[in-house]
Amino acid sequence: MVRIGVIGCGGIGVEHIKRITNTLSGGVVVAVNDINQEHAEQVIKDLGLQAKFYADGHELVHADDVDAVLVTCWGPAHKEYVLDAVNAGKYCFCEKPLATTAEDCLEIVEAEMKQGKHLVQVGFMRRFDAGYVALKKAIDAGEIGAPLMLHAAHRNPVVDDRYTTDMAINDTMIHEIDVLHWLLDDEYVSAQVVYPRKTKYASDHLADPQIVMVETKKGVRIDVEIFVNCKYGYDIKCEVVGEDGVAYLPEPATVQVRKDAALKRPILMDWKDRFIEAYDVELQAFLDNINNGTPLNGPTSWDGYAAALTADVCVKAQQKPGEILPIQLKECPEFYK
Ligand code: NAD
Ligand code: ISE
Repeated sequence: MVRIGVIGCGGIGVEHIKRITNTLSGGVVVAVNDINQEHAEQVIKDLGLQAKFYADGHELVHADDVDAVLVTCWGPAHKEYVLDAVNAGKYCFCEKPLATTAEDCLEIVEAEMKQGKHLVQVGFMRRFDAGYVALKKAIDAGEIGAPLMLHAAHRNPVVDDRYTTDMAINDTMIHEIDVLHWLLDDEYVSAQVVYPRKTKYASDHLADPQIVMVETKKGVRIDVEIFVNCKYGYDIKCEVVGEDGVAYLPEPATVQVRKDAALKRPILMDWKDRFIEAYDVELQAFLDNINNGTPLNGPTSWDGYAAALTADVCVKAQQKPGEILPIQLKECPEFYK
């Protein structure tokens, strides 16, 4: 049984605590930290957890009865806790982003290599989504021949006023940044951003929608539409065009109804529902690997670095619309291959 300490019990922290407690096997939440003590204590009470509240997240990391740390606080605080856990030789599941800069991610990479063991899994859950896994299997099996182009869209129905233009990359498209190179078994080499006509629903300080175009080492051209005030639903699209055919990310299984001279299918509104199974599978894999003593098999610290560096370039490209900027990753160490 993996005894888990959770740092940050906001939206996704609570979702993960609930799944560890009610849905998954092999893990138990024994410790909780949040800068909002009152809220954290309420979460412990509401969910009936046998967990201790720690006012200091670092004390939680070092607690003797904590085997693994779940970092689900806001992004800028991820690095200090992940680094602390790794230096203490503890397993750590960190929600995206691993850290907010590529340099900070590299610090984690170096600390992990020093431990000589994979300790970190990053919460890029799409790699565990049945649809993406099936799509990758089809591509790897050569069903569509060599991939040439990829068209993707990441649409949220609405965002609040705190959402800024760079968040379209750092908070939203970061999922495509991670999953698409994994899907194609490729690396990014350049990025470019263009802005279509702005929707009237976006706040003054937000450019929405945006189109990010990236090119890979093998020459695949990828375009990702990010549209976070699309109104109608939470919609994730991915179409891979190959030499011999085209493969699509499956739509979520919702019921189709023929009625009143119309064909209807609901579209989900919330990311929590769209990827609910993927979140379960990624965390179950984390727990199983620790319990079985097998290596972690999810996105690594290196994947966190690659995503952060690519996101940095995309954010720079946002500031120079139309300009193509190079993406230059460091050489991947043997440890992560
Ligand atoms: P949130 O704002 O709902 O919750 C964040 C919580 O962290 C709050 O309770 C806050 O009080 C706490 N916190 C902030 N700074 C802290 C610190 N220094 N120490 C301890 N606690 C601190 O945010 P959220 O939506 O739950 O997002 C949390 C993280 O999860 C973000 O990094 C976000 O990008 C990521 N996330 C991932 C997905 C996904 O699909 N994988 C979805 C949503 C959020
Ligand atoms: C959120 O933080 C997530 O990670 C969701 O998966 C993503 O779809 C959404 O756009 C982000 O705001």
